[in-house]
Amino acid sequence: MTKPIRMTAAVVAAVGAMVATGSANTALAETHTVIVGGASPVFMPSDIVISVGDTVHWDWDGGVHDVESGVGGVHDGKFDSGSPTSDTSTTFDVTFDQAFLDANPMVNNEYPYYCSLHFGSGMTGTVTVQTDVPAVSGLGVAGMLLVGLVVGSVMFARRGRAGGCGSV
Ligand SMILES: [Cu+2]
Repeated sequence: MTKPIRMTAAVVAAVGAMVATGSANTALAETHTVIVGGASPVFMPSDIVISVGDTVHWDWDGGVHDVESGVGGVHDGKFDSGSPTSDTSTTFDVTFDQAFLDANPMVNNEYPYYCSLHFGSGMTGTVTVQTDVPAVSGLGVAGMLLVGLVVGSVMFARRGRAGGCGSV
C-alpha cells in the first residue's frame, strides 16, 4: 500500500508545479520576435499564436522589406511598419492588447500581414490572438486532477487500513 501512495504524492507534486507555472504565465505579457527577411524573403516564424496583451516584435535581418496588415498586398490599415527598408537595425512592435482588438476586430482575432514587395512570392504571415488565456483552462484541468488524486489517495489509505496492512 505504500507504493501507490508514494506515486500519488509524486503526481500531486507535479500537478502543483503545473499550477504554479500556469499562474505565473497569466501574469506575464510576452514578446514574440519575428525575423524579417535575411537569407530568404520570408517572415520567420510566419504564423504565430499569442495571448492577448502580448507584443509582436518584427526584427529586420536582411533584404528590403516592410510589414503591412492585410491580405494579398491590400493594406487593411491595422498596422504598418512604413516604407520597405534594408536597414537591419529596423524593428517594429505591435502590442495586441484588448484595446487593439476592440479597435481592430477580426474574425477569430486572426491578423494577416505581408511584405509589400514580396507577398507575391509568399512573404506573408499571420498573428492569431487568443483571448481565453490557455493557462487559466490549464489551471482548471490541474485543479480537477488534484481533487481526483486526493480522493484517490484517501481511498487507497482507507483500503489499506481495512486490509490490516496499512501500518508503516
Ligand atoms: Cu519583402
